[in-house]
Amino acid sequence: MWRILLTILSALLVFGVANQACAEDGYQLWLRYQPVDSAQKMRVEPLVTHYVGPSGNATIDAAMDEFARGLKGMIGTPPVRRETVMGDGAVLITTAASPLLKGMALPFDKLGKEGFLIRSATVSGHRVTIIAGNSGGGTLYGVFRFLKLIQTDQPIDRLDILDAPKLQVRVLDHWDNLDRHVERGYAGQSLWDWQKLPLYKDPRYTDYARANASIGINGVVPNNVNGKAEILTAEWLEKVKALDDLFRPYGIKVYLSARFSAPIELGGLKTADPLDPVVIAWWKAKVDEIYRIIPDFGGFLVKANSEGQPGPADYKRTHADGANMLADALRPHGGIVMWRAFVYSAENAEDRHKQAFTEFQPLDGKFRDNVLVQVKNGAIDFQPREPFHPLFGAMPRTPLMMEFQITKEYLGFATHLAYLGTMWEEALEADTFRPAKGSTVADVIEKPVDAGAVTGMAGVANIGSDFNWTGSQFDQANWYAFGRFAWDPQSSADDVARDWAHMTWSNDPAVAEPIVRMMIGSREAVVDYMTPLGLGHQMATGHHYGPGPWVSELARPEWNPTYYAKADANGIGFDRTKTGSDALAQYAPQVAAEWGDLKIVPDRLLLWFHHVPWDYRTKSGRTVWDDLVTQYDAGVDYVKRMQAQWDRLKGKIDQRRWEEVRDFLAIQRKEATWWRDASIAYFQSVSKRPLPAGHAAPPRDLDWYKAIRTPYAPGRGE
Ligand code: GCW
Repeated sequence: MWRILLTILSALLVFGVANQACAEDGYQLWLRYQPVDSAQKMRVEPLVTHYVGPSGNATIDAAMDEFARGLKGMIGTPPVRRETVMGDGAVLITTAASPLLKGMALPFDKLGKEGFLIRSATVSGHRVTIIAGNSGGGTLYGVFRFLKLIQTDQPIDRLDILDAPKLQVRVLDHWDNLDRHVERGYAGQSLWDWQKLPLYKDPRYTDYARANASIGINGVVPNNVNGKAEILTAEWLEKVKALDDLFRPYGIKVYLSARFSAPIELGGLKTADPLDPVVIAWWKAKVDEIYRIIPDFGGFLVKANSEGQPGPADYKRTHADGANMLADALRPHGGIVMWRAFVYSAENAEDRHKQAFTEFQPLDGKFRDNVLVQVKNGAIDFQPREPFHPLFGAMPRTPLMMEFQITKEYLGFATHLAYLGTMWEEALEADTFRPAKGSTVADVIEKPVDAGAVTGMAGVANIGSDFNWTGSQFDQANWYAFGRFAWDPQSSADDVARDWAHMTWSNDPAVAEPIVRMMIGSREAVVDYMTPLGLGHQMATGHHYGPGPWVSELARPEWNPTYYAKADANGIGFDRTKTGSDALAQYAPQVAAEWGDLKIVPDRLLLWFHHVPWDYRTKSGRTVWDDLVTQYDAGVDYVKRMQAQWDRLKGKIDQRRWEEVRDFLAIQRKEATWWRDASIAYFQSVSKRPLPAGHAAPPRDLDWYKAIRTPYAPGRGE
């Protein structure tokens, strides 16, 4: 009897301890590899008894390690092992070159360098699964896909999957400074512990590479575009090389942000003029040195003549002159330049919305073919909502790559739940009408401008040293979604959210579906409580934390929220039609006609393009004033509903992550309310209108909101 009791007791103890060991904190991201349910286990076990793969390829080794790790977590014992012989249930993790696949006529010609196929097949009389690409990198992506199928409860018995990325360069831009401060970073310090590199290599670097590879990211820029030149010195290049060595097996290349004035700062030259032969020679020697240290170096990312950064305009040269000089130095090694189009100038009184287009569009066709011009999704700056950037479609002879901001500088930092997949989908599926109807932004970036031209997408990373990587559980979804959209810009935000929710939270639809629904409306809610009806840039100064719609005293007009809302006693909104700045003229005539016409412009872009009287009726039938107030409240209400929904998930999700999200939602509600109250208090002081019935007055007066200071908000720029 005692014996039985003791056994039960110790079983309980073991179970309890094990349970605690499993307490989740988010570190595993979407690669949790939790035990699958018994039905899935029964389906998988006979089909995955062991794996077979070639030796001597670091990427295939990484793929096999991941395979073993995934199966161990999901299926448990007996462990799935590597074997040298085939048999029923073998998974072949291999490449097109494998003799095992000889004579099978598999469609490797459709896969490109990084694609893969997964196929259920009979080989030498055995029922096997083939996972293979033309390169190890493709195979690695295939393994991650196969693991995802198991993880998300999909059948794996009759597989015939072919997939390949639609863009070539899928890169994370880290705005990490060398002292580990991350500009616009809300997840702790930089992941890169430069001080300890190259000798100490934090195991997190490998986990970071695994996570990236799992979603197809194949490039990393570890340093900030507002950068110091030191990263290009031999000492720092050794540190970069250490990272590169760890990333290589995961198919990831390292690129560096290059400060345009480096020849002066590091080389002691008097000039950084891109046409000066001494400068050209300096960069050539520097690039040769980089490739001696890092033979598979990817190239440079450059922010030039923007927000105080040096650039070719300092010498009266164009962006093309600057980019081409670097491109020429990189070309012999196969490197590329990602040259940012995020420029606006202090001296320029032109609508900021127009400046990048004005500067870049005339340079179409003037860039070398190893230059990509990197364009933000909108013309201002990563606002919660912006119309697509008019450069997309307007430079048909220049490869343009998309730049999204994953880190939520303008969308509530890491605490607000805002799934960005819907925002990116909206930008990518926008019709540019260039050259003709049906040419979306996604089409523009996917279609190489000529045979062999480069394509790409960049995401400003939201990753830091926090245990959960991104500062919150739900911001992991944005890292995940970025990878998925970079792989396939035609992805559906809904599908991506669902995959993520299943892998990150639970396969139980009673958990996953409510989470997906919360995510899908979450970005719109942020738009509603921060910048409804097409308002832009209403954030407080510098750190961009919280509302500052009244700010009007900053040195440069386009730094002030009042510049964007242009609210006065008569009305609100920025006139970008012919009667105003005519920024609309930078779009194709069909787009300009739609957005320029008050009768058809969607309410969501109304104040972006039009200045309207407070009594103007939106499509809702309300006056613009009443509608504005209604939208602020709708945003706050959405957050309240997310809270209620999350409460209903209690007990269905591991406690620690559940509590963290609950608390973050409470922060979001508080701050959404702050946004709503402060914005209404300010705009009411201008519009002098009563609040519509059923909408409460802000509890404090405007001065109270204006007096709020948060000088230590994280992520400030330098
Ligand atoms: O959004 C703005 C940020 C700056 C950033 C800049 C850019 C890296 O406020 O911090 O600088 O954009 O994209 O260059």
